[in-house]
Amino acid sequence: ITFDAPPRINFPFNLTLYQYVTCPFCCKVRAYLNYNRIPYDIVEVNSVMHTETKWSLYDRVPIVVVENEHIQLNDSSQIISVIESYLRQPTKTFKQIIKYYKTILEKDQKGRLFFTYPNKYAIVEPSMKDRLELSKSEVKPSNSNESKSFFGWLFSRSTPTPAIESKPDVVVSKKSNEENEFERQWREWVDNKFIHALSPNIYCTLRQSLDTFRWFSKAGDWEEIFPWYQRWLIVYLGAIVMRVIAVRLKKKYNLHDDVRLSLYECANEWVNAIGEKDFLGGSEPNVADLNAYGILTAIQGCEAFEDLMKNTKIQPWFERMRNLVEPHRIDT
Ligand code: GSH
Repeated sequence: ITFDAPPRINFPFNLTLYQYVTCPFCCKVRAYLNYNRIPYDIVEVNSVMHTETKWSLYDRVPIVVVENEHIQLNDSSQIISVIESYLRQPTKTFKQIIKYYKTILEKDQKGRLFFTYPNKYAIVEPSMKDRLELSKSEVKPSNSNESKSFFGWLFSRSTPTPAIESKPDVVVSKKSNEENEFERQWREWVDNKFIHALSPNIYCTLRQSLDTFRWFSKAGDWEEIFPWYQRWLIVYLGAIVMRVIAVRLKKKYNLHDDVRLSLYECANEWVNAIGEKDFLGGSEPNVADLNAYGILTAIQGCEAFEDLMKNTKIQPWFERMRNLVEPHRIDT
């Protein structure tokens, strides 16, 4: 069976993704963008020195910058929700859409800043008025200036707003409230449960942690990106830090002593949720499908991934997702 990819979208924005290539949150964003065939540039960030993101107050990755609009989007789920909202109602600009997404900046006891994004799972649906506007704009091309007054014409020439001048092909959401709620619940499950079963499985011992980082270095072409001393620092320090984090995660999320079992349990829960369908979203993937697929690509090439494919029934879904997502990487 072949599955059709969604239509190629004329996406009028330049995106830059700041990432660690193997970070599951970044993999999630890439899977989403690749599936939707949205082009983007990548800046690989040094995970120890953070040189490439020194300009940002938010000190994590992924960060996506919408270059033409000078907008910075943080947090993988927020990034995906904002872009998905745009795809569902391209009459709005990113500036209008991000008004719905609050950022709360707080200090912890030690005085360190931390960010929360209370609306990060919400996808802004087009209102009835927006839907009407969209259906009108389908009939009449948006870039015709004929009916505009002279000043309107002058204005639109001197300050072109890309979202209006060249709209993507209209993709109006046809999802019901129940579908949206279901998608949202599983996105939260991916972030709050599934993702935390991954790290302890690839950093089980210090030796394995080192092997994982050496594999990342090879798979991510770090030789091309970072000088040898930076690479050395990332691999050794990264391996130690992640080993420590893996121990903490195992405790915090109450994982089995054999952490593989927790990973298998998550995979089984996921496969059960899909049931007889091809994807969680039905006959085509929804955002939760893309998120679950994305985080799993972070451990591809590791032993844990092979074990997961062998010992659970997740592989057929994973292959279907791969066929849909991977051929569509667009290099800008
Ligand atoms: N909730 C955030 C999201 O979904 O994007 C989590 C992002 C996150 O924790 N990223 C890690 C990070 O940047 C990398 S996997 N950690 C800080 C650091 O490496 O200094």
